Amino acid sequence: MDNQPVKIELSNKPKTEIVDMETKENINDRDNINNNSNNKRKIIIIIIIIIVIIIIAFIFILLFAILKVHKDKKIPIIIDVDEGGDDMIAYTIANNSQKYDILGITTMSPEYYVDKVADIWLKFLKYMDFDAKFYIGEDHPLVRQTSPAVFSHNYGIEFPNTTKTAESKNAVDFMYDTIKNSNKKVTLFLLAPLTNFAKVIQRDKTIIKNIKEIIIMGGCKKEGNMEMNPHAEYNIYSDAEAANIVFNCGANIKVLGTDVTHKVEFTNEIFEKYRTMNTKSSNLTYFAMKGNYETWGDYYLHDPVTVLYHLNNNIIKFKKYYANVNTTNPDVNGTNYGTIDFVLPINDIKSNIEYSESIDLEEYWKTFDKYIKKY
Ligand SMILES: [Ca+2]
Repeated sequence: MDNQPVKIELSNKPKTEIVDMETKENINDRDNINNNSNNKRKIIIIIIIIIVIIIIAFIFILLFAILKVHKDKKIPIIIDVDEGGDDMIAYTIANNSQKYDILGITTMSPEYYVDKVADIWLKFLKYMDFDAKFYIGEDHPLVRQTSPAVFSHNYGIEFPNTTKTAESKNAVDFMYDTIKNSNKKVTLFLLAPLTNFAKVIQRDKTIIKNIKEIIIMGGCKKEGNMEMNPHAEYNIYSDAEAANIVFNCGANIKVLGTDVTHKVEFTNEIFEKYRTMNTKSSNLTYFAMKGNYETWGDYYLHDPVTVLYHLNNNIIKFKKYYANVNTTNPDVNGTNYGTIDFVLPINDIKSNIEYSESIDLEEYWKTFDKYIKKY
């Protein structure tokens, strides 16, 4: 037997170094694993952030789309007013219904106090917290030199002062440009003498192709409200020439006159209901009725019937007529100026308006309450 000792070859490297190297490799491996794990975590976090951003963006786009559809569903309208408390109630009902995209409020007022009308409307809008643009228009009728207008600012409410001013654009220019450029047909509520819109028609009759409907408070068959001509109603009597231009413009026109507004009786029970209902709109209604009574001796609120009818078609029944407004002797009291001849459309006579023939008072009050209670 060869007794030579077994030769053990030892590595040149010291043992500790080998261990250190192994440890380093392990650490490197672990670091790599950790780094990989961290990278994966970062990627996951980035993916989650991207997904959250996409979800938020999607929600915003969806909300925007819903709001746009909601706005598109609204009916674009312009309301032409004077200083009456009933004009303000009509506006309030339109606003409270949330069914309209109110493009602007316009006014004309004869007797040269159009600025006063703008002032009281801006204060009213502030009192009600309504956000609307107000445009001042014509300050005298088309032809006549005098007018029956009386500024009766008895609202029973002290409207607050406001720094808000009327828009610089003239009401006629605003009406014309807005209707012409609207991508949806515009509905007009005309609650005052018809001078502003008559001026629009005089400028360009083709504008009516972009009008859906014109709803006018004015006129009467029998019972008017003018001392100078008991068969005439104020809005038509104030500018009969303008009324004829508007009636014959070819648009779809509904006219609601005093024959129906005088049927709306305000009993003590109704008066008390609005006194105690305790909404801003009911306060306005109560004080407008009270103001009317103290100034004119009646509670009539003429203008709200236009918006109420538009919100609930069951309130008014109409009949088609060819309506011609008498324009002779514009500045002579006691003549037929401002009286409407209603002719039934037969043979060659074509109707130019639909006139209010009857009113359903139960539907009227139901609809009135619905929108006055809201706010
Ligand atoms: Ca009015």
